[in-house]
Amino acid sequence: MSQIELDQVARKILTDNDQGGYTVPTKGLYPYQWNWDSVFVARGFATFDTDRAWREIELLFEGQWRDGMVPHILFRKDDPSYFPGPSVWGTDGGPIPSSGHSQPPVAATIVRDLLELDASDAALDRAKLLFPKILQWHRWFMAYRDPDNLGVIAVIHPWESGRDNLPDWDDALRGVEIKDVAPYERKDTSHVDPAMRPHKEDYDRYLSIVAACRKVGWEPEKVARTCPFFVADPGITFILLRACRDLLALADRLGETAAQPEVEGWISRMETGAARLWNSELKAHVAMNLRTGKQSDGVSSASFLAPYAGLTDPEVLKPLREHFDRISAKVRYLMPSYDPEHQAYEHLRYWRGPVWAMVNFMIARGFAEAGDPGRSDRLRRDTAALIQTGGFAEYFSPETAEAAGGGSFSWTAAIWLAWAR
Ligand code: 9YW
Repeated sequence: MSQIELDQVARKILTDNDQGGYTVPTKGLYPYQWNWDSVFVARGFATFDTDRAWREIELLFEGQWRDGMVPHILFRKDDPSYFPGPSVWGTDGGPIPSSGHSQPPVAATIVRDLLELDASDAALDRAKLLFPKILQWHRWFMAYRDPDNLGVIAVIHPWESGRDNLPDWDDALRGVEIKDVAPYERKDTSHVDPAMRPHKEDYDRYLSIVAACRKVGWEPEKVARTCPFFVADPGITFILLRACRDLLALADRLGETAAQPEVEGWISRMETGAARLWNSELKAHVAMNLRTGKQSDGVSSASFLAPYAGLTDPEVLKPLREHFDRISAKVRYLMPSYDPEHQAYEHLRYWRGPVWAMVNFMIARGFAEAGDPGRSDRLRRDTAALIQTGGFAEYFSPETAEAAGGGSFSWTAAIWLAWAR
């Protein structure tokens, strides 16, 4: 397909998946509004419909909880094709039925992008209305996902990281006792090949964590102290650190200077804290189980987000480039979600190896900003080649470009339009 045809298909995916102001990731498999999907989708819409781009983010924030959290899924209408739906979560923290935890906070970064693309008065007004909501969301992360001021951000569920069955979670997940899980029927494996999805034991534990948090009424202090899973994630830490820098720039732009000292405080807390995630043997940032202090032992695609977070010390950048080059000698398409030389790597199983377009978008941005246009462009070219070969799939094999997971996928289409093309 030519570039123009791919552009047309990408736009059509976004408009077809549009439910009237919010966009589902793909029909069938994911029939609701997902948090970071929507924000990337907004970046895609911004290439041809600015109003629709803002609307996507505004609708996401309609679901913000009273405590500031912005949920990972908004269940605007019940849909039996997805499990677990609202009745399993049992939340009542916000105005729209939702899941009980969040997802990587990319909103500040993309709102800043939207203003770069269109700084009309109308756009500034919309950004001004979103600003305090994003600020409150970041404050929630700092309070309840870093309750001990370590400067690293934890996830209370693999789903909160957005990288569900990443090998980094395996050890902590094994420590989660399977209990309080009523008999259930998965729906994901009826939409896509089970070999590309998490295992049943993973799902049992995912639901056990949900049950444990539900027991404490999803109260954020209690969740932070009692959740059986509490793991610092380099992905969410780097994305939030980057988002805080963008929020600071937005504050400047929008005249919200009163918020700046607080945001600056978060930035320096995470800049210092990130060192805790540095695995000195591996020479990369990894996850750390905050209940046990144990670090994970593999390089993941999130390790490459350090420059995106503004961490560009030579001691970080040099080994990162070496990992980049080592991995590019092992697989044809970058960036696999997990190190292809690690024993847990599987090229087609979801977050244990496949390439995700929006992760490449973020990594490439960081490398370009750190003065490495070569590696940045390599990521863009690989992403484009994967889409040209496999279509707008959810994720791809880094070895064969095989399209995997759901098809007609919104964020893949959005990333094509915004960057990869
Ligand atoms: C789930 C929608 C979501 C993404 C996540 C991805 C997957 C499945 O799909 O989660 O059931 O929540 O891991 O990052 O937002 O595309």
